[in-house]
Amino acid sequence: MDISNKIKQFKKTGIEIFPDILDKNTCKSHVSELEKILELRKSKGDYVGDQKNLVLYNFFEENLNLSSLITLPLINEIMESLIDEDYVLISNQAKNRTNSQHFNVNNKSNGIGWHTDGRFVGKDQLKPSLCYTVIIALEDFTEHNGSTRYIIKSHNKNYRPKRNKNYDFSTLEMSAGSIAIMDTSLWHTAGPPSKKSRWSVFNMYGPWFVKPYFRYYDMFEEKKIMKFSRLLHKLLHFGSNPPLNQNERLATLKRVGL
Ligand SMILES: O=C(O)CCC(=O)C(=O)O
Ligand SMILES: [Fe+2]
Repeated sequence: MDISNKIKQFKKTGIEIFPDILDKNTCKSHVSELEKILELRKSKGDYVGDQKNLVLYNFFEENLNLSSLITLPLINEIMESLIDEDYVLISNQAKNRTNSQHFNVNNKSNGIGWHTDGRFVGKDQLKPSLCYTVIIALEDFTEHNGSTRYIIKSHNKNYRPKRNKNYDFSTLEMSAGSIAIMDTSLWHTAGPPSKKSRWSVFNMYGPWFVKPYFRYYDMFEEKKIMKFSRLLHKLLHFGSNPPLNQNERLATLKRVGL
C-alpha cells in the first residue's frame, strides 16, 4: 500500500479508506469482547450511550487487549506522518449505531446530525485541522446499517453545517476490518439506525498540546499503567501531562526533558 499517496488523496477529499487491515476473525472477537463490556457497564449503570446509539468510551479500560485498536501500526504510521511523533489520543469510543432492544436508557449521545469534530476559535474552525478521526469498522459499514454519512471536500470550509439540513452526501461503505481516516473538519453524521449491528471504533488523535476528553492519568491504577506499551503510554498523555510545578520540570513534553 502506498501510504504517502493515500495521504495526499486524503488531504484533497477529507476522508480515505484503508481496506482489510484487520482480519474478520479478529473483528469478530473484538465485537464479542465489546458486547461483554456493554453488558458489564449496563449492569453497573455506567454510561453506554442510548437506545439508538451504543457508546463505550475508553473501551480498553476493562480489557487491555482492546488497546490494540488504539495502537494499530497503520494508524501510528499515518498519524506520525500527518501530525508528528509526539501525537496523542484525544478521545476513543466503540460505537454501535443500531436500534437496540431489551433495555431502556435515556442518555445523550453524540454524532447524530450534521457536524464536524473540529475545534473552533470564535466562529472559525482551526485550519489545518488539529486532529484526525480514525474509524475502524468491526462489522461491515453499508448504507443499510447506519453507516456514517459525509460530504466530500467539506473539510475545506471553516464553518459548521446546519445540523438537520438535507445535504447531498456520500455514505462511508467499507467491509469489516477496514479503516477510514477523516479530517475532523469534514461535515458528517451517523446514518439512521437499523436492526443490523454496526460495531466500530472512533478514535481521535491530535498533537501533544491538545487536551484529552478524559484524565487518563487518574483513570488507571499504577499496576495497570505498568502494563501499557510505550506507545499506549505516550498516546494516553503520560509523556505530555504538565509537571506539578516549576521545580519538577519546565518542559511540558517529557521527551524534551528541561
Ligand atoms: O456513528 C457515526 O457514524 C458517527 C459518529 C460521530 O460522528 C461522532 O462520534 O462524532
Ligand atoms: Fe463526529
